[in-house]
Amino acid sequence: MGYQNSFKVFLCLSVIFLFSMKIMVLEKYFEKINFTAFSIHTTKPIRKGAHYWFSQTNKHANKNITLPNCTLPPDLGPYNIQLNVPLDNEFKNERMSFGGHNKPENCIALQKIAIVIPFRNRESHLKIWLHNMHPFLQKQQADYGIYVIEQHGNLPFNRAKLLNIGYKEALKEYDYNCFIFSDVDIIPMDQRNLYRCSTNPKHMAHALDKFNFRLLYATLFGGVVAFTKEQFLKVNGFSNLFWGWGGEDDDLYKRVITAGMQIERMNNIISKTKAIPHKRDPGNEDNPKSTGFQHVATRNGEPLLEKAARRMYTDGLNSLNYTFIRVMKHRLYTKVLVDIGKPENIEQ
Ligand code: UD2
Ligand code: MN
Repeated sequence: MGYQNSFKVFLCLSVIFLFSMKIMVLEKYFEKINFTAFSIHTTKPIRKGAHYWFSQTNKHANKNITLPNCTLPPDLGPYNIQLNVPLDNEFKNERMSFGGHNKPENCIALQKIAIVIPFRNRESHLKIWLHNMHPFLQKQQADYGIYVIEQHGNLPFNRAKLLNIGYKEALKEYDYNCFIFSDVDIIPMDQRNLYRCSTNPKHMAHALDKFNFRLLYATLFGGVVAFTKEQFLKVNGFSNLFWGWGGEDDDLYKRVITAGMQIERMNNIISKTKAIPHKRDPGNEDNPKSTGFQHVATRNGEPLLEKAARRMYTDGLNSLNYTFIRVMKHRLYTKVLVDIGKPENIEQ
């Protein structure tokens, strides 16, 4: 081969080499674009630090497929509650995010539901509740997170204030638009009892087994209630002033009516609910001066419940103060520990 020929071969090889390099570089470039697109559009950190789960858009990570809206499965019916949770067989779902958040894999749920539970020293009930409620909510195709709001210390319990705190803390993590405030000891007995919000605030614990599945009194509004974000803001949340057992649920009922809304309840068959039996907890004694179902807790001599309507716009979400202690992400729930202070009439 002469000098000229070897130069031609060298040129050809160089062109082929450069061409393949160019393809590699271009591939890398597109890979980068795809990766960037993925990280912008499909995963978005909610809160920095200890928060481990991410919101997703309705696009599949890399297929760009828009998911359909979720529909309910046709086989919803009576629910078999398990009261004895086997030690080695707690509910598991590998897809579920730490902190007790889950959303359907193949469809978009319209409601983003925060379930808020007031809590102190009820570990055994919480275990039962979680074991039964995760499969229940997943069957209903819910996009939901579980928030257990724990009151620190031994001072009188304040269920309503804890629930207000749960509303605020949950919103720091995700764009929730429906809030279900639930006692830790109440579990629905039928999957058709939809854990969803409605056009009016919903009472969901009106057909309890312990009361023979009958509504105890017409204005009962305790146990489990569901509010859209707008409905809850409209009533300024719960009162913060009910320390000890009773009255806070009746106060909330009055707020709903005063704000011009109605209470919704589904029919008694669908709404059949299990209330786990228990004794009254220490630190949750009756409100001062309450007699039976007449909770006449007072502040500076003024009966709270009687003045519920007058107080509602100054006592609630807009007057809430508490000290956040820490948030703990458990496998099946998020626990928020808070110091909520003490009733005004307790001196230290
Ligand atoms: C009724 C109501 C409840 C609430 C309460 C009066 C129903 C079905 N339930 O429940 O919603 O209005 O009367 O305040 O109408 N808790 C703890 N630790 C404590 C004390 C309470 O975790 O030391 C939480 C727990 O989630 C419990 C809830 O507060 O389920 C309500 O307290 P309860 O179960 O003692 O009251 P109960 O069953 O009379
Ligand atoms: Mn109870």
